[in-house]
Amino acid sequence: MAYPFQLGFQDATSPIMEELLHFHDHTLMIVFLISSLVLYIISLMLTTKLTHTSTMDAQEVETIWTILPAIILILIALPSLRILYMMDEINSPSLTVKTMGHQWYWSYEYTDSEDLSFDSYMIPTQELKPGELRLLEVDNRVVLPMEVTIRVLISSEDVLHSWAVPSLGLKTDAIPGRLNQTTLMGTRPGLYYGQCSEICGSNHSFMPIVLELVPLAYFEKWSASML
Ligand SMILES: [Cu+2]
Repeated sequence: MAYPFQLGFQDATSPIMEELLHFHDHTLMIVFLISSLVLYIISLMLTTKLTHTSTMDAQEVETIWTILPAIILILIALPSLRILYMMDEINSPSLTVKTMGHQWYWSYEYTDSEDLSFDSYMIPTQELKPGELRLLEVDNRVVLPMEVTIRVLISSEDVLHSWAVPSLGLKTDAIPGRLNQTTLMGTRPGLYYGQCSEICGSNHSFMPIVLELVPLAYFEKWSASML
């Protein structure tokens, strides 16, 4: 989860989020290099009265400053498209969870089980136990097996919501009348926090998402105990 005054991303918990972090660092490095060059040129222009007459009209220079930015844009676009298609890939999921957005809570359905579904409400601040996180804790966590490909179907019963878990690189809109799907593959056990990411009404800030990623054997025990 995020910590106070955090500047960067949360640690990655899925291979997709690792790819996204790499892409972010790659792009930021390009931005950093361009900004330094521009800053250097500005400082040169401000501190000298010399003028290079050859740069006033030179076909070669114009060719370079047209082609170079084009190459840089391609260097950003190609890895970006690669990740975009990877995120879109649904590779034979072993489990499906349907999540519905409501004003203002989430409900979950494990469609592989006959009757495994529950609502997930935020725990109000006055009912928190010591050590629990304000505005992030829920009464029923989404327990999911780690190292298993999971399909998440996302929709809404009333208004637009968005199901988002930053450390898994997930953010999918919950739209009434439309079923969106995304895949999830956690690489380590733990609790992963998210929040609704679509301004959905007065209690928009109070419908968090808590994923509990556990080993498969524990998940089987949990799902049996829930039936
Ligand atoms: Cu919402």
